[in-house]
Amino acid sequence: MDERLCHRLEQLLGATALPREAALYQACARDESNLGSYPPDAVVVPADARELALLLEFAGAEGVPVTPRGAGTGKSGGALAVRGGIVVSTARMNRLLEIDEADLVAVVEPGLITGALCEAVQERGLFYPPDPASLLSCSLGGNVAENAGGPRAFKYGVTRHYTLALEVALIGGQRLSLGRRSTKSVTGYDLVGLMVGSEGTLGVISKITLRLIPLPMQQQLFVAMFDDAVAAGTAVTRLVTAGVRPSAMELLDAQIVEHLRQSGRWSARGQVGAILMVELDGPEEGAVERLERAAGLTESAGASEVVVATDAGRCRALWEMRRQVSVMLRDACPHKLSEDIAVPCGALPEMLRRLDRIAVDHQLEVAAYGHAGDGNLHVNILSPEPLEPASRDAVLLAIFRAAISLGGTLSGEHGIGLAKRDFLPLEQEAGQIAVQRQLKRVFDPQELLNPGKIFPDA
Ligand code: 2HG
Ligand code: ZN
Repeated sequence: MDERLCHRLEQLLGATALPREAALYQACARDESNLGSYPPDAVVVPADARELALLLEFAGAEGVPVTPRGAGTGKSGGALAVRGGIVVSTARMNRLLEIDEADLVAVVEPGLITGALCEAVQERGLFYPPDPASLLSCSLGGNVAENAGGPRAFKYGVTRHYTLALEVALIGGQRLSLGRRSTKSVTGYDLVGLMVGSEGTLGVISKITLRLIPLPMQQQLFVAMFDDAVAAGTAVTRLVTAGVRPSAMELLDAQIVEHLRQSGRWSARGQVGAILMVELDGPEEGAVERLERAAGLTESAGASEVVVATDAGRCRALWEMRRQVSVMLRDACPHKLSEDIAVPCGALPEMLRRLDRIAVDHQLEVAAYGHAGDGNLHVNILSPEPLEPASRDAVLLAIFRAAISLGGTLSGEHGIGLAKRDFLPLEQEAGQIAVQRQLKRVFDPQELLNPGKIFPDA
């Protein structure tokens, strides 16, 4: 902590915005990327957009780096203060300002926990679909900054598809109000789209207007077993082309199921090569036929067994199990590397085949799970010890090259941040990176906001 800097900020913003607890500073030095600890010089927790803008004005005038932080659940190191300076936390800007049932919008502050919004709108018969696994602990501001997805992105789309308008503050203190409350708006450049997924490098979000949809009446879930992950991936492609549109299609490969079994979360007997969790939703009318058709198609697409979750409690337990996979793997393998590639849906079986080969070639345990309907896989290297940098880079390179050569991407939902910035040139050519660097300087000429992220060092 830089006491002098904190003192000056306290004079500007008051004591409540400058908590000094050691535990807070320790927490703000890390996120869930496992990329190490970067202690900030100051942690500022503004009460509102006015204080946030004052802070950014100060930072611009003094040339101090600022790293925005939501709930710290990010996986790519986006919230790490790699150049020191100020971490600005949105923890106190966490109000749910409005739910408008006629306009079908919610207006929130960025620190609101995603699950709290989901619950509040559900009580009114409305639905906010983006559902990252960390739903109960991540914040909406972080979701917007990373363009978060989740299982239901398959049917309903990602955070970008629900972000209608944003208020943001720029380094220097300028405040911008972007987008409209109407579902449609094509006036001028799509600056909302630019901000969503910009990983806190262009502006700091102070208010978010989100689109809501009516709550689907009925949800059903079944689990399909397969001989191996490639067979499950092939079934996903077949289901999609057959016109089945589940609300989620999650794949868990054999290693993941084995870890679930060992941790007491999966109790079904017998060897499992891979499972697909398929969730359907829609009107109550026709629900039985919908379920029968999807389960039947899944069987004819190669499932060895299909088990329907018959009641709401069982559905909840299965989703809870799925949401815990990341934490379970971290507990079992603290040195795991977890990746987030995505490929076009038709290429999913081939990507899974290539992962098998990469595991053999590099003699590593490679486990995959994730949002199979979207071709988005969380590829985990489960090594008992930290990998040597050369072996780590070699296996990551092989995974990224495979995904990119199949038309896919380095990141489907976790962002580039610090974790993958050195790999960016694999996916994007120099001209595209240069244009993005220029855009960054339009918003932040001194490169003070979340420096060291997305782009490799020049
Ligand atoms: C999930 O889908 C999350 O469970 C976390 O996106 C994935 O830790 C991970 O790699
Ligand atoms: Zn995920």
